[in-house]
Amino acid sequence: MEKAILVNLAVNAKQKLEAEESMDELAGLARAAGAAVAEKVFQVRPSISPKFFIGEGKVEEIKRIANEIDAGLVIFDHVLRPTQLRSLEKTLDVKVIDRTQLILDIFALRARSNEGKLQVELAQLSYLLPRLSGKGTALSRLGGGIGTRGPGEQKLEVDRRRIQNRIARIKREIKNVQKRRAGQRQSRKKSLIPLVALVGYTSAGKSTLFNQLAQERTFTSPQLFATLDPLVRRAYFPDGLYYFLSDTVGFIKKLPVELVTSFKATLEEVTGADTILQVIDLSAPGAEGHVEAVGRILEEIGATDIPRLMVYNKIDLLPDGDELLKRNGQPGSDSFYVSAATGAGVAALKEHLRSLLFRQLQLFYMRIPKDRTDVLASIPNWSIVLKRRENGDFQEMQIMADPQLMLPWAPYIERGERPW
Ligand SMILES: Nc1nc2c(ncn2[C@@H]2O[C@H](COP(=O)(O)OP(=O)(O)OP(=O)(O)O)[C@@H](O)[C@H]2O)c(=O)[nH]1
Ligand SMILES: [Mg+2]
Repeated sequence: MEKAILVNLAVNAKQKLEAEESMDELAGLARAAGAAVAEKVFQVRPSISPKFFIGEGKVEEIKRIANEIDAGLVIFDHVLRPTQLRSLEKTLDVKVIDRTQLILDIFALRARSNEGKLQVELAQLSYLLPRLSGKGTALSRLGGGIGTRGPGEQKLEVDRRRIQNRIARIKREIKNVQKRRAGQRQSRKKSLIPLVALVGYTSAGKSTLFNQLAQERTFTSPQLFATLDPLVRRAYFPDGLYYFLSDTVGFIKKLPVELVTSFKATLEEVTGADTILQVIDLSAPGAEGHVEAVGRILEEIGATDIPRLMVYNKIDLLPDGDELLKRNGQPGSDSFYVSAATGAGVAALKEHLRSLLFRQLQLFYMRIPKDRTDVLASIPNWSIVLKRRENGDFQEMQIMADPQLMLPWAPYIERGERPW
Protein backbone atom coordinates (compact mmCIF):
# COMPACT_ATOMS: atom_id res chain seq x y z
CA MET A 1 0.00 0.00 0.00
CA GLU A 2 1.22 3.46 -0.85
CA LYS A 3 1.31 5.78 2.16
CA ALA A 4 -0.36 9.07 1.30
CA ILE A 5 -0.47 12.55 2.76
CA LEU A 6 -3.63 14.53 1.97
CA VAL A 7 -3.52 18.30 1.59
CA ASN A 8 -6.35 20.84 1.66
CA LEU A 9 -6.25 24.59 1.38
CA ALA A 10 -9.06 26.82 2.67
CA VAL A 11 -9.08 30.51 1.88
CA ASN A 12 -10.60 31.44 5.24
CA ALA A 13 -11.38 29.87 8.58
CA LYS A 14 -15.09 29.79 7.82
CA GLN A 15 -14.47 27.14 5.21
CA LYS A 16 -12.88 24.87 7.79
CA LEU A 17 -15.90 22.60 8.24
CA GLU A 18 -16.35 22.26 4.51
CA ALA A 19 -12.64 21.50 4.19
CA GLU A 20 -12.90 18.72 6.74
CA GLU A 21 -15.84 17.10 4.97
CA SER A 22 -14.07 17.39 1.68
CA MET A 23 -10.94 15.80 3.16
CA ASP A 24 -12.95 12.91 4.62
CA GLU A 25 -14.27 12.30 1.15
CA LEU A 26 -10.80 12.57 -0.35
CA ALA A 27 -9.59 10.02 2.22
CA GLY A 28 -12.35 7.65 1.06
CA LEU A 29 -11.29 8.19 -2.53
CA ALA A 30 -7.63 7.61 -1.67
CA ARG A 31 -8.49 4.36 0.07
CA ALA A 32 -10.62 3.33 -2.91
CA ALA A 33 -7.52 3.80 -5.05
CA GLY A 34 -5.55 1.57 -2.72
CA ALA A 35 -3.65 4.13 -0.65
CA ALA A 36 -3.17 4.17 3.11
CA VAL A 37 -3.98 7.65 4.39
CA ALA A 38 -1.19 8.50 6.80
CA GLU A 39 -1.69 12.21 7.43
CA LYS A 40 -4.05 15.08 6.66
CA VAL A 41 -2.56 18.54 6.27
CA PHE A 42 -4.76 21.65 6.34
CA GLN A 43 -3.81 25.20 5.56
CA VAL A 44 -5.84 28.37 5.80
CA ARG A 45 -4.42 30.99 3.48
CA PRO A 46 -6.23 33.93 1.88
CA SER A 47 -4.62 33.39 -1.50
CA ILE A 48 -3.36 30.56 -3.64
CA SER A 49 0.37 30.50 -4.28
CA PRO A 50 1.02 30.45 -8.02
CA LYS A 51 4.11 28.34 -7.51
CA PHE A 52 3.13 25.70 -4.93
CA PHE A 53 -0.62 26.27 -4.54
CA ILE A 54 -0.01 26.19 -0.77
CA GLY A 55 2.52 28.32 1.12
CA GLU A 56 6.20 27.56 0.97
CA GLY A 57 6.41 26.89 4.71
CA LYS A 58 3.63 24.33 4.37
CA VAL A 59 5.54 22.60 1.59
CA GLU A 60 8.53 22.28 3.92
CA GLU A 61 6.30 20.88 6.65
CA ILE A 62 4.89 18.26 4.27
CA LYS A 63 8.39 17.35 3.16
CA ARG A 64 9.39 16.78 6.76
CA ILE A 65 6.33 14.63 7.46
CA ALA A 66 6.82 12.62 4.28
CA ASN A 67 10.38 11.85 5.30
CA GLU A 68 9.38 10.96 8.84
CA ILE A 69 6.64 8.53 7.94
CA ASP A 70 8.11 7.47 4.60
CA ALA A 71 5.13 8.54 2.49
CA GLY A 72 5.53 8.23 -1.25
CA LEU A 73 2.44 10.09 -2.35
CA VAL A 74 0.90 13.52 -1.71
CA ILE A 75 -2.69 14.08 -2.82
CA PHE A 76 -4.14 17.57 -3.14
CA ASP A 77 -7.86 18.04 -2.56
CA HIS A 78 -8.00 20.48 -5.48
CA VAL A 79 -7.24 20.77 -9.16
CA LEU A 80 -3.64 21.90 -9.55
CA ARG A 81 -1.96 23.61 -12.47
CA PRO A 82 0.68 21.55 -14.28
CA THR A 83 3.40 23.97 -13.18
CA GLN A 84 2.30 23.68 -9.55
CA LEU A 85 2.40 19.90 -9.77
CA ARG A 86 5.91 20.04 -11.19
CA SER A 87 7.27 22.48 -8.60
CA LEU A 88 5.73 20.46 -5.78
CA GLU A 89 7.22 17.21 -7.01
CA LYS A 90 10.61 18.75 -7.48
CA THR A 91 10.64 20.17 -3.97
CA LEU A 92 8.95 17.30 -2.16
CA ASP A 93 10.66 14.58 -4.14
CA VAL A 94 7.60 12.32 -3.99
CA LYS A 95 4.73 11.73 -6.37
CA VAL A 96 2.11 14.49 -6.23
CA ILE A 97 -1.37 14.11 -7.72
CA ASP A 98 -4.53 16.21 -7.58
CA ARG A 99 -8.15 15.30 -6.94
CA THR A 100 -8.90 14.88 -10.62
CA GLN A 101 -6.07 12.41 -11.17
CA LEU A 102 -7.16 10.44 -8.13
CA ILE A 103 -10.75 10.12 -9.35
CA LEU A 104 -9.62 9.22 -12.85
CA ASP A 105 -7.42 6.56 -11.32
CA ILE A 106 -10.31 4.95 -9.43
CA PHE A 107 -12.42 4.98 -12.55
CA ALA A 108 -9.60 3.26 -14.40
CA LEU A 109 -9.48 0.58 -11.72
CA ARG A 110 -13.22 -0.02 -11.76
CA ALA A 111 -14.17 0.15 -15.43
CA ARG A 112 -15.07 -3.33 -16.58
CA SER A 113 -16.89 -3.11 -19.88
CA ASN A 114 -15.21 -2.17 -23.09
CA GLU A 115 -17.21 1.05 -23.16
CA GLY A 116 -16.34 1.93 -19.58
CA LYS A 117 -12.66 1.52 -20.34
CA LEU A 118 -12.96 3.71 -23.42
CA GLN A 119 -14.69 6.41 -21.40
CA VAL A 120 -11.97 6.37 -18.78
CA GLU A 121 -9.19 6.48 -21.32
CA LEU A 122 -10.85 9.39 -23.04
CA ALA A 123 -11.14 11.26 -19.75
CA GLN A 124 -7.52 10.58 -18.90
CA LEU A 125 -6.25 11.70 -22.27
CA SER A 126 -8.40 14.84 -22.14
CA TYR A 127 -6.91 15.60 -18.74
CA LEU A 128 -3.44 14.97 -20.04
CA LEU A 129 -3.55 16.87 -23.28
CA PRO A 130 -3.56 20.46 -21.98
CA ARG A 131 -0.89 19.44 -19.48
CA LEU A 132 1.60 18.26 -22.07
CA SER A 133 2.54 21.77 -23.22
CA GLY A 134 5.52 20.43 -25.14
CA LYS A 135 7.17 19.05 -22.01
CA GLY A 136 7.34 15.32 -22.51
CA THR A 137 9.48 15.03 -19.40
CA ALA A 138 6.57 15.89 -17.17
CA LEU A 139 5.28 12.39 -17.79
CA SER A 140 8.37 10.39 -17.06
CA ARG A 141 7.80 10.96 -13.37
CA LEU A 142 4.86 8.55 -13.52
CA GLY A 143 6.56 5.53 -12.04
CA GLY A 144 3.41 3.45 -11.64
CA GLY A 145 0.89 3.09 -8.83
CA ILE A 146 -1.83 5.52 -7.84
CA GLY A 147 -2.47 8.30 -10.31
CA THR A 148 -0.86 6.49 -13.19
CA ARG A 149 -3.24 3.66 -14.01
CA GLY A 150 -5.25 3.48 -17.19
CA PRO A 151 -3.74 4.05 -20.56
CA GLY A 152 -0.29 3.10 -19.24
CA GLU A 153 2.94 5.05 -19.28
CA GLN A 154 4.22 4.02 -22.66
CA LYS A 155 1.00 5.20 -24.20
CA LEU A 156 1.16 8.40 -22.20
CA GLU A 157 4.58 9.17 -23.55
CA VAL A 158 3.45 9.49 -27.12
CA ASP A 159 3.27 12.98 -28.44
CA ARG A 160 0.35 15.34 -28.52
CA ARG A 161 -0.48 14.48 -32.13
CA ARG A 162 -0.90 10.80 -31.40
CA ILE A 163 -2.95 11.52 -28.32
CA GLN A 164 -5.25 13.65 -30.39
CA ASN A 165 -5.62 10.86 -32.92
CA ARG A 166 -6.35 8.40 -30.18
CA ILE A 167 -8.95 10.73 -28.68
CA ALA A 168 -10.64 11.05 -32.05
CA ARG A 169 -10.70 7.28 -32.46
CA ILE A 170 -12.08 6.66 -28.97
CA LYS A 171 -14.77 9.24 -29.58
CA ARG A 172 -15.80 7.43 -32.74
CA GLU A 173 -15.90 4.09 -30.95
CA ILE A 174 -17.94 5.57 -28.13
CA LYS A 175 -20.34 7.05 -30.64
CA ASN A 176 -20.92 3.57 -32.05
CA VAL A 177 -21.57 2.15 -28.62
CA GLN A 178 -23.95 5.03 -27.91
CA LYS A 179 -25.82 4.37 -31.13
CA ARG A 180 -26.28 0.76 -30.10
CA ARG A 181 -27.46 1.88 -26.69
CA ALA A 182 -29.86 4.38 -28.24
CA GLY A 183 -31.24 1.55 -30.36
CA GLN A 184 -31.81 -0.55 -27.26
CA ARG A 185 -33.47 2.40 -25.55
CA GLN A 186 -35.67 2.92 -28.58
CA SER A 187 -36.93 -0.66 -28.56
CA ARG A 188 -37.53 -0.40 -24.84
CA LYS A 189 -39.58 2.74 -25.39
CA LYS A 190 -41.67 1.02 -28.05
CA SER A 191 -42.42 -1.84 -25.76
CA LEU A 192 -44.29 0.38 -23.25
CA ILE A 193 -42.24 -1.00 -20.38
CA PRO A 194 -41.21 1.91 -18.18
CA LEU A 195 -37.59 2.60 -17.33
CA VAL A 196 -36.58 3.59 -13.81
CA ALA A 197 -33.09 4.97 -13.18
CA LEU A 198 -31.26 4.92 -9.86
CA VAL A 199 -29.06 7.93 -9.32
CA GLY A 200 -27.17 9.22 -6.32
CA TYR A 201 -23.93 10.11 -4.71
CA THR A 202 -21.25 7.47 -4.69
CA SER A 203 -21.79 4.84 -1.98
CA ALA A 204 -25.37 6.00 -1.34
CA GLY A 205 -26.53 2.41 -1.78
CA LYS A 206 -27.82 2.42 -5.37
CA SER A 207 -26.56 -1.05 -6.21
CA THR A 208 -27.84 -2.45 -2.93
CA LEU A 209 -31.29 -1.02 -3.65
CA PHE A 210 -31.01 -2.26 -7.23
CA ASN A 211 -30.56 -5.77 -5.87
CA GLN A 212 -33.58 -5.37 -3.59
CA LEU A 213 -35.79 -4.15 -6.41
CA ALA A 214 -34.52 -6.38 -9.19
CA GLN A 215 -33.77 -9.31 -6.90
CA GLU A 216 -30.54 -9.65 -8.69
CA ARG A 217 -26.98 -9.95 -7.49
CA THR A 218 -24.77 -7.14 -8.69
CA PHE A 219 -21.56 -5.83 -7.28
CA THR A 220 -22.06 -3.80 -4.12
CA SER A 221 -19.11 -2.66 -2.18
CA PRO A 222 -18.04 -0.24 0.52
CA GLN A 223 -15.61 1.09 -2.05
CA LEU A 224 -16.44 4.31 -3.81
CA PHE A 225 -17.43 4.08 -7.46
CA ALA A 226 -18.09 0.35 -7.29
CA THR A 227 -20.45 0.69 -10.24
CA LEU A 228 -19.22 2.36 -13.37
CA ASP A 229 -21.06 0.79 -16.25
CA PRO A 230 -24.77 1.28 -16.64
CA LEU A 231 -26.66 -1.87 -15.86
CA VAL A 232 -30.26 -2.48 -16.90
CA ARG A 233 -32.37 -5.35 -15.58
CA ARG A 234 -36.01 -6.28 -15.39
CA ALA A 235 -37.60 -5.76 -11.97
CA TYR A 236 -40.72 -7.87 -11.43
CA PHE A 237 -43.79 -7.48 -9.28
CA PRO A 238 -45.22 -10.73 -7.91
CA ASP A 239 -47.92 -10.89 -10.61
CA GLY A 240 -45.43 -10.77 -13.45
CA LEU A 241 -45.68 -7.06 -14.24
CA TYR A 242 -42.25 -5.56 -14.65
CA TYR A 243 -40.21 -2.48 -15.48
CA PHE A 244 -36.63 -1.85 -16.51
CA LEU A 245 -34.33 -0.72 -13.73
CA SER A 246 -31.01 0.95 -14.40
CA ASP A 247 -28.11 1.24 -11.95
CA THR A 248 -25.67 4.05 -12.70
CA VAL A 249 -22.32 5.47 -11.78
CA GLY A 250 -22.18 7.40 -8.52
CA PHE A 251 -21.89 11.17 -8.54
CA ILE A 252 -19.36 13.15 -6.62
CA LYS A 253 -18.76 16.80 -5.82
CA LYS A 254 -16.12 18.44 -7.94
CA LEU A 255 -16.41 15.68 -10.51
CA PRO A 256 -13.62 16.27 -12.99
CA VAL A 257 -14.99 18.02 -16.07
CA GLU A 258 -13.24 15.40 -18.15
CA LEU A 259 -15.52 12.84 -16.56
CA VAL A 260 -18.73 14.83 -16.66
CA THR A 261 -18.57 14.87 -20.43
CA SER A 262 -17.18 11.42 -21.03
CA PHE A 263 -19.57 9.66 -18.70
CA LYS A 264 -22.53 11.17 -20.42
CA ALA A 265 -23.20 7.77 -21.99
CA THR A 266 -23.98 6.41 -18.56
CA LEU A 267 -26.05 9.41 -17.69
CA GLU A 268 -27.95 9.31 -20.97
CA GLU A 269 -29.63 6.24 -19.58
CA VAL A 270 -31.03 8.60 -16.97
CA THR A 271 -32.44 11.13 -19.43
CA GLY A 272 -34.41 8.33 -21.09
CA ALA A 273 -36.00 7.22 -17.81
CA ASP A 274 -39.69 7.55 -16.97
CA THR A 275 -38.93 7.90 -13.28
CA ILE A 276 -35.77 8.65 -11.34
CA LEU A 277 -35.03 7.23 -7.92
CA GLN A 278 -32.55 9.51 -6.19
CA VAL A 279 -30.83 7.49 -3.47
CA ILE A 280 -29.45 9.42 -0.51
CA ASP A 281 -27.27 8.06 2.27
CA LEU A 282 -29.09 9.66 5.17
CA SER A 283 -26.36 8.57 7.58
CA ALA A 284 -23.63 10.43 5.68
CA PRO A 285 -22.39 13.67 7.27
CA GLY A 286 -22.61 15.64 4.03
CA ALA A 287 -25.96 14.22 2.88
CA GLU A 288 -27.49 17.64 2.14
CA GLY A 289 -24.56 18.66 0.00
CA HIS A 290 -24.82 15.35 -1.84
CA VAL A 291 -28.47 15.97 -2.68
CA GLU A 292 -27.51 19.36 -4.11
CA ALA A 293 -24.58 18.00 -6.11
CA VAL A 294 -26.75 15.31 -7.68
CA GLY A 295 -29.52 17.83 -8.36
CA ARG A 296 -27.08 20.06 -10.21
CA ILE A 297 -25.86 17.23 -12.42
CA LEU A 298 -29.42 16.17 -13.20
CA GLU A 299 -30.00 19.76 -14.27
CA GLU A 300 -26.91 19.72 -16.45
CA ILE A 301 -27.96 16.59 -18.31
CA GLY A 302 -31.52 17.88 -18.72
CA ALA A 303 -33.26 15.36 -16.50
CA THR A 304 -35.18 17.71 -14.23
CA ASP A 305 -38.52 17.21 -16.00
CA ILE A 306 -38.53 13.51 -15.17
CA PRO A 307 -40.61 12.57 -12.10
CA ARG A 308 -38.25 11.91 -9.23
CA LEU A 309 -38.63 10.06 -5.95
CA MET A 310 -36.24 10.80 -3.09
CA VAL A 311 -35.16 7.56 -1.45
CA TYR A 312 -33.49 8.20 1.91
CA ASN A 313 -31.38 5.13 2.56
CA LYS A 314 -29.48 3.52 5.44
CA ILE A 315 -32.09 4.36 8.07
CA ASP A 316 -30.91 1.24 9.93
CA LEU A 317 -27.93 3.37 10.97
CA LEU A 318 -30.10 6.13 12.43
CA PRO A 319 -31.54 6.14 15.95
CA ASP A 320 -34.91 7.42 14.68
CA GLY A 321 -35.02 4.98 11.75
CA ASP A 322 -38.25 3.31 12.86
CA GLU A 323 -39.95 6.70 13.20
CA LEU A 324 -38.90 7.64 9.67
CA LEU A 325 -40.41 4.41 8.31
CA LYS A 326 -43.84 5.64 9.36
CA ARG A 327 -43.61 8.55 6.92
CA ASN A 328 -43.61 6.19 3.94
CA GLY A 329 -46.64 6.13 1.70
CA GLN A 330 -48.14 9.44 2.79
CA PRO A 331 -50.34 10.73 -0.01
CA GLY A 332 -48.64 13.27 -2.22
CA SER A 333 -45.20 12.60 -0.77
CA ASP A 334 -42.29 11.82 -3.05
CA SER A 335 -39.99 10.84 -0.18
CA PHE A 336 -39.31 7.33 1.02
CA TYR A 337 -37.22 6.07 3.90
CA VAL A 338 -35.59 2.71 3.45
CA SER A 339 -32.76 0.46 4.39
CA ALA A 340 -31.60 -1.20 1.23
CA ALA A 341 -29.46 -3.44 3.40
CA THR A 342 -32.24 -4.83 5.60
CA GLY A 343 -35.09 -4.28 3.15
CA ALA A 344 -37.06 -2.08 5.56
CA GLY A 345 -39.34 0.35 3.74
CA VAL A 346 -38.64 -1.21 0.35
CA ALA A 347 -42.12 -2.75 0.11
CA ALA A 348 -43.73 0.71 0.45
CA LEU A 349 -41.45 2.05 -2.24
CA LYS A 350 -42.33 -0.85 -4.55
CA GLU A 351 -46.03 -0.33 -3.99
CA HIS A 352 -45.73 3.35 -4.85
CA LEU A 353 -43.64 2.61 -7.93
CA ARG A 354 -46.24 0.18 -9.16
CA SER A 355 -49.06 2.69 -8.98
CA LEU A 356 -46.86 5.44 -10.39
CA LEU A 357 -45.59 3.47 -13.37
CA PHE A 358 -48.73 1.57 -14.25
CA ARG A 359 -51.40 3.95 -13.04
CA GLN A 360 -53.31 3.95 -16.33
CA LEU A 361 -52.95 0.23 -16.99
CA GLN A 362 -55.44 -2.51 -16.15
CA LEU A 363 -55.31 -6.27 -16.31
CA PHE A 364 -57.16 -7.97 -19.20
CA TYR A 365 -57.64 -11.61 -20.17
CA MET A 366 -57.53 -12.08 -23.93
CA ARG A 367 -58.62 -15.02 -26.09
CA ILE A 368 -57.55 -14.77 -29.72
CA PRO A 369 -57.98 -17.23 -32.58
CA LYS A 370 -54.61 -18.48 -33.70
CA ASP A 371 -55.27 -17.51 -37.31
CA ARG A 372 -55.65 -13.84 -36.36
CA THR A 373 -51.92 -13.35 -36.66
CA ASP A 374 -52.42 -9.60 -37.22
CA VAL A 375 -54.02 -9.23 -33.79
CA LEU A 376 -51.47 -11.48 -32.12
CA ALA A 377 -48.62 -9.50 -33.63
CA SER A 378 -49.98 -6.12 -32.64
CA ILE A 379 -50.72 -6.85 -28.98
CA PRO A 380 -47.18 -6.36 -27.65
CA ASN A 381 -47.10 -2.95 -29.35
CA TRP A 382 -49.72 -1.44 -27.05
CA SER A 383 -49.71 -3.65 -23.99
CA ILE A 384 -47.49 -5.54 -21.60
CA VAL A 385 -47.92 -9.27 -22.02
CA LEU A 386 -47.67 -10.96 -18.63
CA LYS A 387 -48.50 -14.54 -19.60
CA ARG A 388 -49.55 -16.46 -22.67
CA ARG A 389 -50.65 -20.05 -23.31
CA GLU A 390 -52.10 -22.21 -26.07
CA ASN A 391 -55.67 -23.45 -25.74
CA GLY A 392 -56.88 -25.43 -28.76
CA ASP A 393 -57.37 -23.02 -31.64
CA PHE A 394 -56.78 -20.04 -29.38
CA GLN A 395 -53.93 -18.12 -27.81
CA GLU A 396 -54.83 -16.90 -24.35
CA MET A 397 -53.04 -13.96 -22.80
CA GLN A 398 -52.93 -11.90 -19.66
CA ILE A 399 -52.02 -8.37 -20.53
CA MET A 400 -51.76 -4.97 -18.88
CA ALA A 401 -53.15 -2.21 -21.06
CA ASP A 402 -54.69 1.23 -21.06
CA PRO A 403 -58.48 0.67 -21.08
CA GLN A 404 -58.91 3.53 -23.55
CA LEU A 405 -56.93 1.57 -26.12
CA MET A 406 -58.97 -1.60 -25.66
CA LEU A 407 -62.06 -0.69 -27.66
CA PRO A 408 -60.93 -2.15 -31.01
CA TRP A 409 -60.01 -5.38 -29.26
CA ALA A 410 -63.23 -5.79 -27.31
CA PRO A 411 -64.26 -9.01 -29.14
CA TYR A 412 -61.19 -10.74 -27.80
CA ILE A 413 -61.55 -9.72 -24.17
CA GLU A 414 -62.59 -12.49 -21.81
CA ARG A 415 -65.09 -11.23 -19.27
CA GLY A 416 -64.74 -12.17 -15.65
CA GLU A 417 -61.63 -13.14 -13.79
CA ARG A 418 -60.10 -16.39 -14.83
CA PRO A 419 -56.74 -16.51 -13.14
CA TRP A 420 -54.28 -19.11 -14.43
N1 LIG B 1 -26.01 0.03 6.92
C1 LIG B 1 -26.39 0.10 5.65
N2 LIG B 1 -25.46 -0.01 4.68
C2 LIG B 1 -25.86 0.06 3.41
C3 LIG B 1 -27.24 0.26 3.04
N3 LIG B 1 -27.32 0.30 1.70
C4 LIG B 1 -26.05 0.13 1.24
N4 LIG B 1 -25.18 -0.01 2.26
C5 LIG B 1 -23.71 -0.20 2.17
O1 LIG B 1 -23.14 0.96 1.59
C6 LIG B 1 -22.04 0.62 0.74
C7 LIG B 1 -22.26 1.16 -0.65
O2 LIG B 1 -23.34 0.50 -1.24
P1 LIG B 1 -23.52 0.37 -2.82
O3 LIG B 1 -24.86 -0.22 -3.06
O4 LIG B 1 -22.33 -0.29 -3.44
O5 LIG B 1 -23.50 1.92 -3.20
P2 LIG B 1 -23.58 2.60 -4.64
O6 LIG B 1 -24.44 3.80 -4.49
O7 LIG B 1 -23.99 1.60 -5.66
O8 LIG B 1 -22.06 3.05 -4.82
P3 LIG B 1 -21.21 3.31 -6.17
O9 LIG B 1 -21.60 2.30 -7.18
O10 LIG B 1 -19.83 3.14 -5.66
O11 LIG B 1 -21.53 4.72 -6.57
C8 LIG B 1 -21.96 -0.91 0.79
O12 LIG B 1 -21.01 -1.27 1.74
C9 LIG B 1 -23.35 -1.33 1.24
O13 LIG B 1 -23.35 -2.58 1.91
C10 LIG B 1 -28.20 0.36 4.11
O14 LIG B 1 -29.40 0.51 3.93
N5 LIG B 1 -27.69 0.28 5.38
MG1 LIG C 1 -23.05 0.95 -7.32
